[in-house]
Amino acid sequence: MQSEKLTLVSHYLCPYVQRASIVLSEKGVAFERHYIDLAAKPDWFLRISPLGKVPLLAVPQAGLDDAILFESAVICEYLEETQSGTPLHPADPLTRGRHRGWMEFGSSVLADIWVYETTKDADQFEAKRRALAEKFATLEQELGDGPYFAGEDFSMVDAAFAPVFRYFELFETLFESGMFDRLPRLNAWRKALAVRPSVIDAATEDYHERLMLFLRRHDACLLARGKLAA
Ligand SMILES: N[C@@H](CCC(=O)N[C@@H](CS)C(=O)NCC(=O)O)C(=O)O
Repeated sequence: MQSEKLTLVSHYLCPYVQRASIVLSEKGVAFERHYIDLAAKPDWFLRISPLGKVPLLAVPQAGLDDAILFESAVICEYLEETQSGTPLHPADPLTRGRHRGWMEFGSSVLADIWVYETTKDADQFEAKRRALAEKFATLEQELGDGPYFAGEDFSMVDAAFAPVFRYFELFETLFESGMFDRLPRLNAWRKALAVRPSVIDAATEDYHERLMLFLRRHDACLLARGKLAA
């Protein structure tokens, strides 16, 4: 693969891709997106993706094949180190370390969401609903006056959580989970992230239709609970 610009190898629904896209946009970097079908991974993709996962960032190298970065956190850190624009990590090493920890916390929330949105097992669904509610309550304790995770400035932690909250824009219309009850700071944070241009641009306009199709294909409990509640 020889690209002219940074290229983000993507999937329409992948939250980790959205993280990288948000950071690229926040840094004002011109980049291309290349969407692939994860249900039928192309050979060229399997050759360059060690884990067979998106996102990948293809970094042009004069006269050579692109250098490939994999893992969203690594891609975000690389962009932070190489691109000008407002830093998205705090300057203080201790605070930066704490932010990295919260990004990992965001990844654990995404792992819970994967089960929550795909399971057909009602007990597992309820266990994940509780796990997510507990994690959101933990986050509520960590938040200040906002509008973002660390106050006035948008940070990597915001980029990590915006794709988390995007899921619930649809999920909560299907099934009122109660997860966001009595969490005023978290709800204000969700709202602030949802209108940020970099966050809006990280997914296509038909994201919710695609997500709905995904839920139907999995015959997910979330959808059945929604139907029962309707
Ligand atoms: N830890 C990885 C997770 C990436 C990931 O799980 N990507 C999913 C799509 S959201 C994927 O490519 N799955 C394909 C597969 O596992 O076969 C990251 O942060 O980049």
